Amino acid sequence: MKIHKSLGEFIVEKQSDFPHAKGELSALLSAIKLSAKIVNREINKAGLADITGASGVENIQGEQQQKLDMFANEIFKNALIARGEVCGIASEEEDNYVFFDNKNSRNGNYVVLMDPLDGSSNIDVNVSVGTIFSIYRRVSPADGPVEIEDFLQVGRKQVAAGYVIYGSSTMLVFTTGNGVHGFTYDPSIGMFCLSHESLTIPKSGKIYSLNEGNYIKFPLGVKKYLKYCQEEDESTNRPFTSRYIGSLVADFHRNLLKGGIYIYPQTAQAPSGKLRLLYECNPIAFLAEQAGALATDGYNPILDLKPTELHERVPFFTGSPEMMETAHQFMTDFKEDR
Ligand code: P6P
Repeated sequence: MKIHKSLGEFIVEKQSDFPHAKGELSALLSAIKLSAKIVNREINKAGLADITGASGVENIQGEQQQKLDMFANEIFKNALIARGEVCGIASEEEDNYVFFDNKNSRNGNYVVLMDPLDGSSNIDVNVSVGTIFSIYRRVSPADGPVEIEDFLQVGRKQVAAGYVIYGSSTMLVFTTGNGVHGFTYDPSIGMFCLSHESLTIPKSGKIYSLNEGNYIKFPLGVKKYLKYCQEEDESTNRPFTSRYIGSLVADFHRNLLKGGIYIYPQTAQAPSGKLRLLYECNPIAFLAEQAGALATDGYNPILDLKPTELHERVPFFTGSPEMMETAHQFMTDFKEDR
């Protein structure tokens, strides 16, 4: 029987690869690992406990907070507070950033931005959901409070990023800038075990993921690309296949393994796009580029965008490089002044 390497063993072994590790990042990742196990346990029995459905509270996005959203937010926040490495967090579920103003954490070197439970409306119907996290070194003086600038850093400054996908199996997939590595949770031993080392996206693919219900209000370039995907052309392996789960982490993870493209452009309801730059697009874009994929707003690399506010939204395109290049060509050829 093959014994897989644990996440902890992997980090120790690759210590020299993790320029920021020095044990701090390793400890931070172990807080995320612990939180993921607890959230996984609650999700797996969600239908039995009174923990599914809406909480009756709206978040800053004006969206109904799900009970598990809030549960996951508290679990990750408390696990990170307990580690001295993190001086503050920003979260989809928090109106503003949170300064960990206690003796143990206030001088921590890192900040964490997260979507504690992305796609949470899918939980009630037993569809995969995910946690997305993004880690930066703080830029504010270590002897003072955490500042907004610590959270509004450009995506290329991330020191680590990853997601947990709570699916048919639970996986933690992360990068520290030295490739993308996937660990599958084995509940029988309570450990995340290395299952996908150095994940690399196929250069092309046949899967396109977007919510076609928004077609009428898509930018013309997206409409043209969508029709391109649906045309018959043997030489380019078309028509492609439409796969859309409605959970970014699940759609991204499948496309990462099989090749494909995910697009959430501007729509009528979301004129700037729906996905948030800081704690959805930036971490996924870091993973994407580390896995040989591309991630843009339709024109520019996501990781080069300068954030201006915590919950800002951007159009999001990510996937196999050859598919992204074709989509970009349509976006350029049919660019509209919006
Ligand atoms: P729509 C989930 O709410 C999310 O933020 C992503 O995980 C997902 O890809 C997208 O929104 C789904 O949005 O408008 O297609 O339901």
